[in-house]
Amino acid sequence: MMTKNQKLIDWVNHWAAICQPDSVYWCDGSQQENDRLLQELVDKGVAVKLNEKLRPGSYYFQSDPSDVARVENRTFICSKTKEAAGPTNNWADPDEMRATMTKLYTGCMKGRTMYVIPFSMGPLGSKIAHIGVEISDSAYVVANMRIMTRMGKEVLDLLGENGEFIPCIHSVGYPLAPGQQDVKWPCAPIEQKYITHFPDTYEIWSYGSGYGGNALLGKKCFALRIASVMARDQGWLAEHMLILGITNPKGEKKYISAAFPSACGKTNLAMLIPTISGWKVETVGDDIAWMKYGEDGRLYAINPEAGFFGVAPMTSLETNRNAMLSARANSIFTNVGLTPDGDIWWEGIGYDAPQGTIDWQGNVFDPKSGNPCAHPNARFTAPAGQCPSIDPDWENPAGVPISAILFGGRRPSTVPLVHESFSWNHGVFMGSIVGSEVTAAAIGLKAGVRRDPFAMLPFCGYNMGDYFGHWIKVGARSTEGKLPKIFFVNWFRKKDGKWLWPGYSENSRVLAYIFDRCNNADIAVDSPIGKLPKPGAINVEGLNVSSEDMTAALAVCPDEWREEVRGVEEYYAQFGPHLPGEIAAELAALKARLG
Ligand code: SAT
Ligand code: MN
Repeated sequence: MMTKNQKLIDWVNHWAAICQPDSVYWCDGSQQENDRLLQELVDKGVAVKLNEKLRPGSYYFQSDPSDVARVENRTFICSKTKEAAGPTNNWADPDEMRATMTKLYTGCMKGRTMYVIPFSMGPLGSKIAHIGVEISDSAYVVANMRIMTRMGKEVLDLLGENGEFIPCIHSVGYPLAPGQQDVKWPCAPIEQKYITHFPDTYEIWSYGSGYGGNALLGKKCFALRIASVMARDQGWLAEHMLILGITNPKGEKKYISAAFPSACGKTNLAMLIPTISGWKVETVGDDIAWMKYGEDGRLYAINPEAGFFGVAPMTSLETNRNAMLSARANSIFTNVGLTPDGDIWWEGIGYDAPQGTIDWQGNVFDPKSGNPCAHPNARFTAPAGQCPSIDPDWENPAGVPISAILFGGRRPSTVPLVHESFSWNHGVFMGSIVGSEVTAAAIGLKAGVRRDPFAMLPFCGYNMGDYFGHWIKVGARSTEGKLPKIFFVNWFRKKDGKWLWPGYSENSRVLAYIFDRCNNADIAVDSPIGKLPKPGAINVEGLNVSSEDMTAALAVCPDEWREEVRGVEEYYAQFGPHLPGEIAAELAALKARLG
């Protein structure tokens, strides 16, 4: 044992007695430990060591076909009351859930090792960071947590004898009888999977899945669902946001954070390579931001993670060079293709699959079969420090000062390329109406805007209406001018079925406009929905976008916005008395401005 923290020791002993592993192992986070654990997985036929020349220090895994993504319908917020979890979460009674899961946990690690994984979310010792300890029976989880967090002995040292930690319990839910042969990817059937959060006691219990956010409990479970509750209780913000640094041609630098629903290119934006000369973008984080006030009244953000858990398919040197280079070594690849020379391959990687490539299910890939080689949610786990665009201050314990907050979604109509809020509260309103438009055909749902407030729909650990109220309260603690400006962006507007804006790296042009607005440049003009760029304020030099298309991309059509207001009213109804008065007032003011 490497700790004198009695609370931690008691907690580990308590769970060891319930889960009954063959042994308990405390992870030190060292390279030797990592190499040994992964070699054991290779020896068992669970992992493939990739070609050391092509992909040094990297490993390949295939999951069970039933365990390929986060399971939102098996994710629970077990607050005392259903109302505290709110209308957007799955709620279950905490006592009943504890009873159900304790039964499942009893003996669940038989034939396995229980790993104790101490980790810090955020730079070690940062005032914005927090410590967790995950217990898991998966060595794959250990190896991933080592990339995604600061993990091991230093964290125990920091914890000391009396330090506090967030307890995170994880089991794949596949005990082994004596002599029973293990499977390649142990997990439990879907109806036995539980990703459970106890917000009143800041605890995470996860059972039955080994994949991604279901199992790497530092990420969505801790850094968003439990941290959002801690942030509410302690007066800070835990957000589903990337953080980037942007430097203008004069060498002036600002930091921007941004929240988008999935499939809006968040990782691409975080690692963007600008197309306008003299500008530079650097990456602090691609998924999560924790923000607290500094003594100067500004919000400072850290990326609580230490790695990227990125979607592999469609990532290439063309679409996201910095992500590709981040995963050039010391990375883990899950559910992608495996080439005969021991490298990885996926759809959209930028070249054809070599003959004899194995698909994510272990079959020889046949491009003509119509079956994908990589699962659509195949992932790379890569150390953030390997990202060529990583920001020099990405591990600064003080965080980086945020000048602007962006919200966005996929909105083929209605929402202009960029608009700016009139005030903090108006910006909070903008965050609350984030969503992406879906077509009926796509997922068999009613066509329309799927609201995903603050891109936090699956990640807010309490009542979403109260969460809006928390944002209002946080803003009230500082003053406009010190607070970040808030913008709403939409790269996805269409006319006659075609995109009006090229997106990707060209989004740097919008970032540059936002940067100048943060210096209060006189380049914006009021509209009913917020401040819009004056004509010509966005640099389109060298871009093949007609001035009609640019006008259309920035247009505000009152009829479309009246329709939007109706949609928002309908959406808000579910929050009842939990919808803050300030937010209702912003909606009423918008309605009035639209006439
Ligand atoms: O699997 S994760 O939750 O880590 C990633 C995601 O679903 O966004
Ligand atoms: Mn995410």
